[in-house]
Parts: sequence; structure tokens; C-alpha cells
Amino acid sequence: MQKLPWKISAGLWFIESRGGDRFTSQFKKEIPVEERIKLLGDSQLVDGIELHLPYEVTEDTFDKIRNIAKDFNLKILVVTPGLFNEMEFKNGALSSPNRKTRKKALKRIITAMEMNEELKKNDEGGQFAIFWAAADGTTYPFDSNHIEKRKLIKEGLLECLRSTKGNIVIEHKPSDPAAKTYFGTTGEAILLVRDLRKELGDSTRVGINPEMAHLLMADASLGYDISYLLEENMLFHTHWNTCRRRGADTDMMVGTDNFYETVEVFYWLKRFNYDRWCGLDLMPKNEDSIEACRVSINAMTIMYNKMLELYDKITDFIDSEREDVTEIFKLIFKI
Ligand SMILES: [Mn+2]
Repeated sequence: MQKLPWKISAGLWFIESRGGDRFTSQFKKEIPVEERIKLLGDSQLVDGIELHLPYEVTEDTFDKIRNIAKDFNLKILVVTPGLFNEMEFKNGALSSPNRKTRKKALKRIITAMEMNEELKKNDEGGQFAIFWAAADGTTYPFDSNHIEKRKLIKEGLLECLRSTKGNIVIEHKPSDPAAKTYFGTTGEAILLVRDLRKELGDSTRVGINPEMAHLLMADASLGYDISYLLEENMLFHTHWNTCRRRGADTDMMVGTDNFYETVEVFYWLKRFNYDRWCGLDLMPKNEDSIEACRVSINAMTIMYNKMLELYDKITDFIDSEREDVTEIFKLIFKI
């Protein structure tokens, strides 16, 4: 069996932390961030970690965390601005109606981008900051001036990009915590990134980080959306997990649902020679976090190999005028 050709990272927020959702946050005993890095490092499962500022790293703990990561040969792929989990962000961050909150969000994104730049300079990771518009959305009719809020998000991101040299990737999600998150579908995210790139006059600094569970929540076809992002040259990162279609954001272990849909994602990654990272974003509220990483990576490896086995057949089929897909599934389900 071939190993995955991509580097793997894991979000530190789900390694034996409170995490969970609003019902399950008491299911686990939280361990300190340093211990989480050691657990991941000892497991030798991943090449890097992802952190939120200030939830898993602050400007004060930055150097200490860098040193621990280095001890375990782990890159800090991403310092992501945390724009949720705080009372001030109850009505959004970049699009909050409160000017002070918007300022705070901008400052936090810029600080995260500067931390990433520092990491990148020293070959320790720091590829981009992830922007997830958590409470930047609409829940009730009449709660927002949508036009103004979309503008605030776009202008806020532009300001961050103009004040630093760092990169930003958008992680879109259709809902939760807002009933409808701004720019929450792949199409909207593509439009946003196109606009930002045009304004900046640079297409290398803004991209998209699709998360499989978020796409499934939106009832998207994984292969369709991923191929679109690759075609647009916007696939800067990938967040891996799964969930029930149109379901809650349960961030389940990769491969436990939507198996062949995810195999198709690997098909498009190979076809476009994807050469960036695969980041695990799980929510192991009952299961052991490290073992959940192991199961997910093993599942991804099995899916990747399944895709390799079928690659030529799939290519022949989709590039030809053949119309009966049973050809591929006869191969898959041959006894
Ligand atoms: Mn994610």
C-alpha cells in the first residue's frame, strides 16, 4: 500500500481538549497545550500542527510552543485567528455592528498573520491564517444589512492583506453558529476570493481551505467542489473529517461515512497534482484523539490507494463519451 503523498497536520484544538459542541464540551478532561503537542509528537502520525490565537497560543506562549514543536520535529503550519468563543464576537467579528469588536478582529487577524510570517521566515511553517466567518452571518429575518456586512468582511480581509505580507485562506461553512454564515458555500467563497485577488492584484496570497464536513453540511458533492477549487487555483489547504449529509457539524473520523465521495476527492487531488497539506479537523468527544487521528490517516491511505487502483479507469470513463458508470462499480464490487 502506498503512503499518502501529502504532509499531514492536526488541529491542536481537538487533541484531548474540552472542544466538543454545545452539548458535549464536558465529555473530556482538558490537558495543557504543551501536553497535546507531546502526545501528537510521540505518536509520529503527523508532520505539523494548527493553532488558534489566542485559544491554543498567545503572543506570550508563542516562543515556548515553537520550541516544543521543534523538539518533536513538528511544523506550526497555521496560526489561525480565533474569532469566536468570546462574548465580544456574539454578533460576528469582521462584520460585527460594534466598531470596537471589528477593530479587535482586524488586529487579531493581523497578529496571527505576523506570527505566521515569523514562522515562515524560520522554516517552521506559518503558511497562512485561516479565516472562518463564525458568527459573521444572519440568523433572524431583518437582523442584518447583508450588503453592508459582506462589504465589511471583504474590506476587513483586504486591510489585513495590505498591512502584512502574509496569506489568508477562507474556510467556508454554510451555518453554525449563525443560521446562515456569510460566504458559506463554495460558490460564494470563490466569488469572495476572486474579488480579493482582483483588488490586491495578486492571486498568490488568498485561497480557500474547504473542510469536508462543511461541504457535506451544505449538501455539496465533494468531488465537484474540490475540482472547482483546483480549477480556480484556490485550493491552498484541505481540512479532513466527515459528517452526515445536511447534518450537524460532527467532525467525524475520515472514512466513517461518505467513503467513495471522499475517494473522488483524492482523484481530483491527483489529477491536479495537489501539493499542499492535508489537515485533520476532528471532534473526538468520546474517542481517544490520537487514535482518531490514526483511524483517519489509515482511512485516507486506504481511500488514496483505492483511487490509485481505479485512476485510469475513472479517467477513461469521465473523459470519454461512455454513459454507463456500472463499468467502474463492477470493478469496485467484484467478488
Ligand atoms: Mn476546519
